[in-house]
Amino acid sequence: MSTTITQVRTGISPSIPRTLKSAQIKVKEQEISSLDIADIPLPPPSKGPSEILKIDQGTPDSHVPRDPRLIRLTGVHPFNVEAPLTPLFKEGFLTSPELFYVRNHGPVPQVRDEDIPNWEISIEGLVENPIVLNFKQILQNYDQITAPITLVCAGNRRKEQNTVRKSKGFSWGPAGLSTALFTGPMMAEIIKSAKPLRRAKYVCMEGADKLPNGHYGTSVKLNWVMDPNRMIMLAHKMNGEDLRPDHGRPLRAVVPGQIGGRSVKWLKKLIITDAPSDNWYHIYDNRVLPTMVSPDMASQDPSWWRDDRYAIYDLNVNSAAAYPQHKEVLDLASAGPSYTAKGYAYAGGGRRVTRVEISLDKGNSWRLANIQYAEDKYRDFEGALYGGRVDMSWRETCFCWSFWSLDIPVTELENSDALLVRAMDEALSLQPKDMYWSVLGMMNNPWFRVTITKENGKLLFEHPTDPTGPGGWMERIKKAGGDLTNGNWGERQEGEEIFVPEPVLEINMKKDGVNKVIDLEEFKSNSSDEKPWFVVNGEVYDGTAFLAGHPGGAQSIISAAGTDVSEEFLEIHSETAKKMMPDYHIGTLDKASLKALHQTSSSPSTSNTTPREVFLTPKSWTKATLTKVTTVSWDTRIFTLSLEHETQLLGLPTGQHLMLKIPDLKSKASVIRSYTPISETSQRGTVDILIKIYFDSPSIPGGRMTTALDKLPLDSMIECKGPTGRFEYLGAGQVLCGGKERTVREFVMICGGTGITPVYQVLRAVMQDEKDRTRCVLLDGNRQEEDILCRAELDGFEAMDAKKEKCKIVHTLTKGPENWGGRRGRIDEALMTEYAGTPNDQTMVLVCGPEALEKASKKLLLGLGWVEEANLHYF
Ligand SMILES: Nc1nc2c(c(=O)[nH]1)N[C@H]1C(S)=C(S)[C@@H](COP(=O)(O)O)O[C@H]1N2
Ligand SMILES: [Mo]
Repeated sequence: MSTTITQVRTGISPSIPRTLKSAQIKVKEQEISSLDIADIPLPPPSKGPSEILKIDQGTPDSHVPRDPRLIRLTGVHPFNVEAPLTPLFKEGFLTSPELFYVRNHGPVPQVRDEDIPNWEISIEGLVENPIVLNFKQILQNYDQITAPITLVCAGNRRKEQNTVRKSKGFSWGPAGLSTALFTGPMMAEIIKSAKPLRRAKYVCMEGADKLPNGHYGTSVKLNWVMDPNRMIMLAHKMNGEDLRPDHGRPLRAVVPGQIGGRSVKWLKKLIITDAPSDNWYHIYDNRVLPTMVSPDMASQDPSWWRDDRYAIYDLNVNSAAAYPQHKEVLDLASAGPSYTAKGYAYAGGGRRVTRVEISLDKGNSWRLANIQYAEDKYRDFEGALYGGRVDMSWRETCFCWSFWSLDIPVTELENSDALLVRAMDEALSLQPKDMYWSVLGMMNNPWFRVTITKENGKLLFEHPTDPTGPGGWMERIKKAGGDLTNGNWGERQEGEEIFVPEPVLEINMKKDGVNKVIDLEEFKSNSSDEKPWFVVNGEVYDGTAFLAGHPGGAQSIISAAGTDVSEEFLEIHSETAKKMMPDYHIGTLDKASLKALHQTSSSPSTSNTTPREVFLTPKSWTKATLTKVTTVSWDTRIFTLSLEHETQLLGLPTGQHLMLKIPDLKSKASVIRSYTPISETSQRGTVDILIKIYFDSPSIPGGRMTTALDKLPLDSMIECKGPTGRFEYLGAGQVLCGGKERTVREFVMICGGTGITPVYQVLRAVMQDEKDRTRCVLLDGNRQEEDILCRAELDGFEAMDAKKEKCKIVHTLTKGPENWGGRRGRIDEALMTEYAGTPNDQTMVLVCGPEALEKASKKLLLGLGWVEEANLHYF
């Protein structure tokens, strides 16, 4: 018997009921028949966002409309988001595309409507008949299937891992999963057209997104693709609508039951091979390395990553509670007799969740929850949906999440400290009590624990973490000094001694048996260059014996002498270094001395005399805190540093620079570089610095400073010193250059890439002062359109200049897109001659950019007759 529903587009008709019941549906008779068997859950009403959010404008994704409810887990860009758990859960079995989690490693490829019919994929490699198929052929020449499938990122629940110990991955809450009806052909059919050779074992997939380490790609086994039970497919529709840009428009792979990372979006290539993919993202992502492999070990020894045993494919069994919600409050006075706890559970590889169990007594006893498998409804449904055949009656594999629920007497909740959830699948895999921590923090699936705290007649519930920011019981317990890995969720065991919180140290840096108490006088009298004693976490260390051996040089120990260097030390040093510390441990500074030491500290930033008005000091380093990192593009970030207090000024004259010093984890020394902030000179309390990250490439190591900066966690300390630079713009055409003051009528500014920043400071100063009549011409050279930094601001300056006499901005691109209307090529002789052709005393040329640009422009400018001393300044 066959049923067909073709026109159910929930995006158009939000009034369509969520559950398709025969009696309720008013669709043409011939389209739906024998509805007595159909009780299938349909997609929730969806209203695709049509607006480009402000936050996305100016990013490479400025063409992608998005839902503002999504929680951004990696700043503005790339787009990595989960829905808040409650709205996700409330949508029910199927998730609307706008709430569906997104994991993008980089910018979303822009695909125009008119280009979709010609979107091509190639099937190549170990095949008899390599072919290229276009979108139309994929739709017309192959059977179309529709099936509900849950995608789960391997990083789901990773924030819990990161709270125990930072992994190399960003913090997902428990909503890194979503379910949709996917429509498209089986991947097996497509591959069969190319006739794989006998040696063929793997299917490598590649997406159109170009990333720092090549296109995104991965592989699965060919025999899995050929197995109809595994349902591996290509999809061009999600819940009956064309795929949205974030989810792989126009075509993606969908690999049910496996981690989301295998479902390649914006699919361009299927390459049949005899070995797994050697794509960078296949090797260095989506793995669970053994728990004893530390981040350090993993970065030093690539063989950990190449070991096939640690790649992950099938999802593991997992569950979470949606109710009680995080921070939910249950008022005992008004609560009913029972509370219904609810949540989700899933397993991998098509395996079914066979039980979900709840404990209220730390796992001593368990009760069975009800499980609802909405997916089963589709097994009873035969027919077509959204242009694809629903063909699940014969198939037993489960590829969707299930919902569990359990009524619990409120009095029992009242007497419990936490509700625990665990699921088991049909292979009898059971979620573990303890976390299996690993370098990438993936596949986190210990019992989901919701704590219950009683307060003034109310019960307060807390989830382990809160993806929106700080919070959750894990962080609370950790902050109180609890050891999250003590087998009791960091809580004191019954009968355990009263717990005195002390600073958490991952590694014991004290020597057994050392219990000498040292006072300030003794400490200070041993803080010479020859006998450098220093303090870390209140303990005294004698660095003398390590002066010669210290990888960062003797000087760094000498400058620590007589001071408390806890902050720097813990920041800079690896776990290995910390493990060496007991050798140098000689005693403990008594409490009063420690306090006195902090008060007498010579560093201006730690002295607690009156707050300083200006942050920068030219002769010593002052400490700022990294409080925000805003992603501008895949390789460019704005680092926001907080100064010592909210009203403090940075103290940087226009056109000058400041030095930043940060620890370099690789070399264990510090790295220092000069930067010019983009924030206003008058900004108080914080400073914003635009920095392009020079990532490692397979053949060339990246920038030491910028790669280290990129890895710096929030709240890290960054040392600053300045101002520096021989050029300063005093305003109103007055320039101080090399100590000499002069008047300038015009600036010709030549820059490329992040070289814009010092030039930008000067340009802004000119443009913001109406009385300043200095003319500015800016030649800005970049590769691609998206590489143009501060573009909106630059355009704004030009727009401010209504009479077109003060500001001219010329962009030139070496790799401009087809529709680029501006200049093309480098900043060359023609461009220079046009804008800086006639040297004169009242014009200054300011140059800032990569070395090559500075060199080339110098040659050209001198050739045009500019005089280096008088007219040219290189930042
Ligand atoms: N081309 C491409 N495919 C990709 C990714 C990507 O960054 N690029 N991310 C992968 C990861 S890790 C996951 S979890 C899923 C997420 O799919 P979604 O964004 O549609 O939820 O896409 C996978 N496919
Ligand atoms: Mo993922």
